Amino acid sequence: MKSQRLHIAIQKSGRLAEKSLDLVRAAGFRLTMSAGELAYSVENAPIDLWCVRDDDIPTFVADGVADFGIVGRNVLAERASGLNDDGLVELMPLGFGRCRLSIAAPDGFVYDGADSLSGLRIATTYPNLLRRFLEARRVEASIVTMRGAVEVAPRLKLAEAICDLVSTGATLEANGLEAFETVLESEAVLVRAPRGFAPELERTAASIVARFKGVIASQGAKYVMMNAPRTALPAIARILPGADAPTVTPLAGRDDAVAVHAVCQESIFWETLEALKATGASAILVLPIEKMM
Ligand code: PRT
Ligand code: ZN
Repeated sequence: MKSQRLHIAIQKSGRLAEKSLDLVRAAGFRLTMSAGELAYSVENAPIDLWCVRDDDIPTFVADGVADFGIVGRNVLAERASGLNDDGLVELMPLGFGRCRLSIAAPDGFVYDGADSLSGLRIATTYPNLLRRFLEARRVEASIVTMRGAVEVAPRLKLAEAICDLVSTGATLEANGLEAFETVLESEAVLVRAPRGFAPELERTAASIVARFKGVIASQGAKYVMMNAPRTALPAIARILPGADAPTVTPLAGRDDAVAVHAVCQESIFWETLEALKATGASAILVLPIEKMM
C-alpha cells in the first residue's frame, strides 16, 4: 500500500529549486531534509518533497509516484505537444521562473511574420512546441533538435534561427541574436495528474492548493486604510489599484467621514497616496499582508 503521505516533486537544483522550497515554506510547511538532498519531509503535515531533474517531474506526476509537481510550463507543454499527452493538469501559475520560448535569429534578420521562417533550419530543445507553432501557421521549416547550447547553432552553421527560452535576453545579445516571435509564455506552475487522492489525503491536498494560492495572492498585495469624506468614496474606489469592494465603516462622532479599508492587488506608489490625499483622505496607511486565504 502506498504510504499515507502526499508527494510533491520539485527541481533538485537549478532555476526553480530554491524558489520552490521558498513557496512550500511560505505556505507554512516546516521542512527537514531527509535522504541526503533528495527529499524533504514536512514536519507539520503528511507531505514529502522529492527533488529530481525538472524534466522528470511530469513523469513522476503522471506515473503516480508524486501527487503534485512544480515545474516550468515549458516542460509540461513540450510533453503535452508530443506523444505523451497524459492529461497532466496545470492547477495554477506560481509567479516565479518567468521566461518565454522565443524564436530568434542573428541581428539583421528581417522578420515579417511566420512566413519568414519558411525553408529555414531552426535549432531548439523544444521540437514539439516548435512543430505545433509552425504547423498552426502552415510554415514549412526544418527543426534541428539539440540537447542544449542552442544559441551557438547559428554561429556553427547548424541553423539559421533558434527557438529557446529567454528571460533577461543577455544570452541572445551575447550571441548576436534577436528574438522576434513568442511561442510560449512560461513560468513555474503547480501540476497534478487527473486522478483522485487517497481519501485521507484529500484534505492535505486541498490545503496545499489553498495555501499556495494564498501565498501567491498575498505577494505584492497590500492592505490600505484611511479616513475619508463620505463624498470621496467613488473617487477613492477608482484610485485604489486592483481592490475589490472596500470596507467602509463609520467614524465615531463624524457623520461626514468614514474609515475605508481595502486589499489592493497591485503596487501602491507615492502617486497613488497623493491622489488619495487629494480626494480629502487622511491618515492613509499601507500595510504588507502576511497571509491571505
Ligand atoms: O538539471 P535540470 O534538468 O533539473 O535543470 P535544467 O538545466 O533543465 O533547467 P534550468 O534550471 O536551467 O531551468 C528550469 C526552468 O527554469 C526552465 O524549464 C524554465 O521553466 C525556467 N527558466 C526561466 C529558464 C530560464 N528562465 C532561462 N533563462 N530556463 C532556462 N533559461 C536559459 C535559456 O535556455 C537560455 O540558455 O537561460 C538562457 C537565457 O537566459 P537569459 O537571461 O540570458 O535570457
Ligand atoms: Zn532539465
